[in-house]
Amino acid sequence: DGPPEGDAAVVTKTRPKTQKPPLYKVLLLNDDYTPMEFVVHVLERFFGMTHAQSFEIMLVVHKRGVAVVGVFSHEIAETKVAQVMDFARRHQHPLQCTMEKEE
Ligand code: TYC
Repeated sequence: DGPPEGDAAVVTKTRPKTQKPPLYKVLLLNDDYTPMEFVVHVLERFFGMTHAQSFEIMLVVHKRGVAVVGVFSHEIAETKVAQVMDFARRHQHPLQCTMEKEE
């Protein structure tokens, strides 16, 4: 007998778009009182930066007023902010850390 019956249809599957969870930027803010060495230590301790990276980012915050120090899921970002704020408060420094949803 002959070839198989029916259309030789090209099947195009459209898979539903994967929903990516939103990401959050963690920002460090400048102030006039927190010692530079303390900020460098914070960046090494909570953001896994090398001493050189930490020093570089600290200077960006010092000069420009603010810098993104990392991008994380909501839960991790919240934890980082809480850790920095708690550590600064315990050392009686006014250092401020916040988070902001990525566009
Ligand atoms: N401006 C501070 C000083 O001159 C240093 C500093 C840097 C503070 C970064 C906060 O997020 C900061 N001692």
